[in-house]
Amino acid sequence: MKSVNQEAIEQEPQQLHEDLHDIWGNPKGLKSLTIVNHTTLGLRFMITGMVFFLIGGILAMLVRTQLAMPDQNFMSPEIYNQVTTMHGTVMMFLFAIPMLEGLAIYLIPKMIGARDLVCPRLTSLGYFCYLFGGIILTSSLIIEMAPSSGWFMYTPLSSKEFAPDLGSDFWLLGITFVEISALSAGVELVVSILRTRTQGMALHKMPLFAWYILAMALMIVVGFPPLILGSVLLELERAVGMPFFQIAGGGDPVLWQHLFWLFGHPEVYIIFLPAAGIISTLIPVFAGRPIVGYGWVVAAITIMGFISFGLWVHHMFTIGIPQLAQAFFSAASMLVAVPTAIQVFVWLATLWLGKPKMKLPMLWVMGFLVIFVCGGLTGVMLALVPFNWQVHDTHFVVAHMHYVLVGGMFFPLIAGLYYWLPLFSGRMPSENLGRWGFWLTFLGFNGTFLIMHWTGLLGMPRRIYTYEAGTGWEIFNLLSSVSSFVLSAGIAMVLLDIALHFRFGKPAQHNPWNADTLEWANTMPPSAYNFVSLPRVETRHPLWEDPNLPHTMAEGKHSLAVASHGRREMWGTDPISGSVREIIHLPGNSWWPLFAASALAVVCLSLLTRVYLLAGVFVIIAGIFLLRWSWENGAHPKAAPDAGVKPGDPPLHSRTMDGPGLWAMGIFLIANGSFFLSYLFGWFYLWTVSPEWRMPETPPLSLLLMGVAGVAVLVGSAVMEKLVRGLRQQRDAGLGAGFYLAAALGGLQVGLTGWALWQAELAPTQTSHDAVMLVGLVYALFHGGLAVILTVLQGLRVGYGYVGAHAPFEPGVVTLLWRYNVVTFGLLIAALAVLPRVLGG
Ligand code: HEM
Ligand SMILES: [Cu+2]
Repeated sequence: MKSVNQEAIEQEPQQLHEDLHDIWGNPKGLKSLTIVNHTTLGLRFMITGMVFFLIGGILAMLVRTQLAMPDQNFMSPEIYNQVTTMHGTVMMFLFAIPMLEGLAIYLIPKMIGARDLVCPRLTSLGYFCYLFGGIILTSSLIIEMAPSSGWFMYTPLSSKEFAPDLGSDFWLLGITFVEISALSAGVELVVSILRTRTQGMALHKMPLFAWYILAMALMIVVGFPPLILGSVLLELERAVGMPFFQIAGGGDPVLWQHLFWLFGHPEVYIIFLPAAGIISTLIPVFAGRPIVGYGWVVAAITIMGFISFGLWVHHMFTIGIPQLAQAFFSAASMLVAVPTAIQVFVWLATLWLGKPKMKLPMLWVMGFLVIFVCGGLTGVMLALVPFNWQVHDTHFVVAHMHYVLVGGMFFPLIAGLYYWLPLFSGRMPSENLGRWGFWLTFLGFNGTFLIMHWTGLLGMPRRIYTYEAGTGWEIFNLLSSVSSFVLSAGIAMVLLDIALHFRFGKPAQHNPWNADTLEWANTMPPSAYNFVSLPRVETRHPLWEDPNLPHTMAEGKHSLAVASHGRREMWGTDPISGSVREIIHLPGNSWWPLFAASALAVVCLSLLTRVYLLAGVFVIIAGIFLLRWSWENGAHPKAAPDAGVKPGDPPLHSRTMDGPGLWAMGIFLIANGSFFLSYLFGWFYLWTVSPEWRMPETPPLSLLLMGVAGVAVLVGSAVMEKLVRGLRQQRDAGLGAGFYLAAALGGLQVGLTGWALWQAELAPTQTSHDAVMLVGLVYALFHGGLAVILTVLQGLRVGYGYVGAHAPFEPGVVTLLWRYNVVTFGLLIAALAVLPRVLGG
């Protein structure tokens, strides 16, 4: 596929720019709400993230003011609990993750030579879910009803009994809403990185930043669903009284801790990986040489991603975990220092062997190295079980945590923002103001948190409202609080510098840092379509090897320099080799993401206010919006009805069997599978561990009904597979009828499952056994129903001529869901109906 589209278009470059702009450009005014472009949405994510950072920062200052001196009552204890809870929550969920995702959304397509992310409307949905969820969550502060049980929401502290008002509900519903956004971004980043790199960019030639983001996105996909499950269960317990976490009903509060840390520990690495990606991008550029040991870094990233999922128990050393488990998780926790150390050595070696230039971004990189290494050392200390018992829940932990989080995330982030600032705005930051900002932040930070190690070792507990005079903690707390104001002054200066530079910064010359990666081949600020023509890339350092590349790209000398069909087009490439497979045609601006997110916001608000009827109605409305959105795919007249490509070009993705949508479905099902496995974990955990758990004498779930339902979904899935096989061989006779047959079988499965549920006469508010069973069956009903609806829609699309041998793509995507349903339904039958009969109570 060497000369794909290589004959340069005779069009003038200027004309080409204008034509591409007509297709890709952003609308203005009210219609700017329909924008799906990754550059714009990435910026929106980052600006919104900064606003939440300011809110979180103000809350931190309130905490430090309260703790500055002993016996203070600057705030009431109730408000103090809300403020600390919201500080942690806002920083972790509304700042760190969305900010880094925003940066990735902005940069990834540019770095891999693509014109946009692969699911542009999903970017927009994700943004609005984040915005609305964040507003709902933070508005709880204004009405003094914020969550107050800590950012980890431990049960029973967060349960109805000890937190009767709405605070916990705000947290649970708001966070779940925000997680939809994180997951959407996770899915599309994975698919984009794997499937839309420009020609020739094989996996081992991909910029390191893309590797880091790939790992982060995969970790989000696997790591966030356990928390979503936990939140759903806890909200069910609070709203209708299903006793998942109450001992008396057969539940167990520790289940919450497991689900929370199953998410919470990987979360720390989800935050750290992209930040380390920034470091690995900047160090080679400022050292003026390629990174030492690219392969080592990739290996370290991969190992880190895997190990981090096996560590969650180290947050629970003091709640009564078996000794063997303690030893195992302690060792595993220390093991994770190895890949971290590999990266640190690689960075140091690169600096050592290069000629580092101490520009402003590098200052932040150096600050990161110092602080992060210290945080890593206290982390290894905490992984030692005996030491952990001593300092558990003291300020030592708060100090450690901020060394890793602020050192490991905030410093790299600012380094990255300064580095990419010229790309965002076309202007340079002020070195002067910037340096002041750095030093104040660095000194203020260490003043605030270094000292907390001492207060911690002196026994000051974390999360306390105040303390008495004479404890010996006074002077340390005062110093810490004063330093925290120095820190804020530094951060304020940085933000001021960034804000001012948009107006007063001096215009940047092209590629001002002499970087090697493709994002700098764009104009500054970037055009909506990123590149006029997409280059072939054979090296890890395209701009170092060919400094003229930006010009030839802008002149349309490379491929896909066409605007003639009015479609948004880019390459779909092989995930490993980067050879071109198809032309991906992307959807344009759309209202549906905003509408769907708004409907979901209404659902969230009506659940909060316990107006369940309204919530139900808006779930349906949101569903209709989402289905309407999916209708404009493939061969829909608004999409690409003609499907014409130039002779010699690869086909449009909707005319293949393996487009990016299939991958998106696959990745989404991985997330879904993580959710389902967490559910099974909960079932077995309560069954084997919970002290008051009782299996009913006679198994309530009819094996016969469930078995027949299982056969129905199996046959339905086989019908779907057969139809897809036919499409592969260009046969589409009886396609529509086939879809309706499969849908009928799916309907049978749903009906029988519903009947089995009805017959079981569960009492989900009495025992957690029945509650867990109910949740599993509802899960199966939902997925069965979804498969039916999507399959019926396929039948309709055949009728409209949008699906058939000429456009065979979509049925394969739906079939993937069928396969998933067969597997999960089988596991559910085994876990809920067969095993209890075999093993007994
Ligand atoms: C900007 C300067 C910051 C200051 C001055 C600050 C200050 C504090 C303080 C004093 C506490 C302890 C509250 C207590 O007694 O429980 C705390 C807790 C916490 N902070 Fe920060 N913080 C800052 C930035 C951040 C950032 C950037 C993050 C995350 C990205 C973060 C995440 C957390 C979390 C998760 C907790 C809860 C700790 C716990 O579980 O006890 N903070 N912060
Ligand atoms: Cu951890």
